[in-house]
Amino acid sequence: MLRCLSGRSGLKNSFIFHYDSYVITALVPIEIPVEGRAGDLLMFPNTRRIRPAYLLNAADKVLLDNPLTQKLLRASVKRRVLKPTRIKMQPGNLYFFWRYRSVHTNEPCDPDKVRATALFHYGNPHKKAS
Ligand SMILES: O=C(O)CCC(=O)C(=O)O
Ligand SMILES: [Fe+2]
Repeated sequence: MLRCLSGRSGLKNSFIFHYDSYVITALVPIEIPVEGRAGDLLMFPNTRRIRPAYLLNAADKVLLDNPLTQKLLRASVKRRVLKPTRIKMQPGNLYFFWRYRSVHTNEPCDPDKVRATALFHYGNPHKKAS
């Protein structure tokens, strides 16, 4: 999957904290802005284990994917109450993440810049249920 962020829609699709449905993600930065805000990755490593049941996985999503939680997380990160790991991506590198297990997002980048990443996902533990 190629993920491309730019302009206003890029802003809208950034800073949304989530878990991926796939256990491992390989990320290849294609184009990362060199000036201004680069759209760094923010993550809280290993905030959950693999859930034995799809329902528990869904419960995590409900707790995380709502405006209140998102607002609290954004405010806490901005005020440095919470300090996620920040990854400044460089084209040419390959990054592997436990994205199922780690709350993560990308920061917005400046709207006049383009940020493109290729994402490869492996292993969906809840495949049978979905
Ligand atoms: O472009 C990125 O940095 C990855 C964003 C992400 O976490 C996702 O698409 O699941
Ligand atoms: Fe993700």
